[in-house]
Amino acid sequence: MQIDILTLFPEMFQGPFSTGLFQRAVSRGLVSVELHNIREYTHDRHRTVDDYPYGGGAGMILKPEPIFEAVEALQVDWSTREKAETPVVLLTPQGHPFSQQIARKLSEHPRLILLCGRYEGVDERVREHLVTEEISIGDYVIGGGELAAMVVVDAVVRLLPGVLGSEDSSEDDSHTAGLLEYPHYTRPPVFRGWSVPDVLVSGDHSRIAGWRHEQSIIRTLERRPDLLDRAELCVRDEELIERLKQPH
Ligand code: JCZ
Repeated sequence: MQIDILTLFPEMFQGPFSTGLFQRAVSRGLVSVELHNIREYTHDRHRTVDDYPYGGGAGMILKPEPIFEAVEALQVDWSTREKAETPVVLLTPQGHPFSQQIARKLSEHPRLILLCGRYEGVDERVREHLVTEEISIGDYVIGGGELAAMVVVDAVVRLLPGVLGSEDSSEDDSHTAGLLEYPHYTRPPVFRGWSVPDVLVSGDHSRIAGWRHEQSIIRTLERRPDLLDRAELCVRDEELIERLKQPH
């Protein structure tokens, strides 16, 4: 997968993109990320990327010309089909809430273009005539689209074939199964008087699997009951949930 990121602050990406799983994916040729500074696509002496909002108000707005030119420069050798099928994603608090499902959809494309805004936001004509989808990483405001783009790239790259070893496949991750993860323990068996649950050291793998599944359901019911509506549950799970909902 080829990911192109348009930003005024390419240096912000150095940390996350030069560590761990991500670097390994890059060095294996599974993903290639290119950063493009929107300022490089200005033509005036002051390399102006922003301007005052029509109608007045606080803050500055990113001008449309450098953003259109940056995207068009990327697409210069692309076929009509590649242009039509490549998502141009704007990171914004007004976007669709980002989810594992959206990450999976994006991971199926051979190319992605991510656009990071700054200041008060981007000229509406960028949204209307260049951007194909708007994504929000959550209902809070951050200083720009860069951190949001890093979150999206991380979630997408993990899903590319060959990025995760079979050891930690993304298949039984929380949010893939639709339930929260069960509690995890490692050594020592007793830490400051707090023991690991007996079942986990019993060696009985079917009892362990049953306990973990039940813990996932208990946790999801307590913390994220909204997720249960969309989770894949069997009749026994439904019965457990009904019992847990009764006051005891
Ligand atoms: C540009 N402020 C772009 C995205 N989910 C989320 N929260 N905040 C943002 C975001 C904030 C921004 C800009 C200026 C995205």
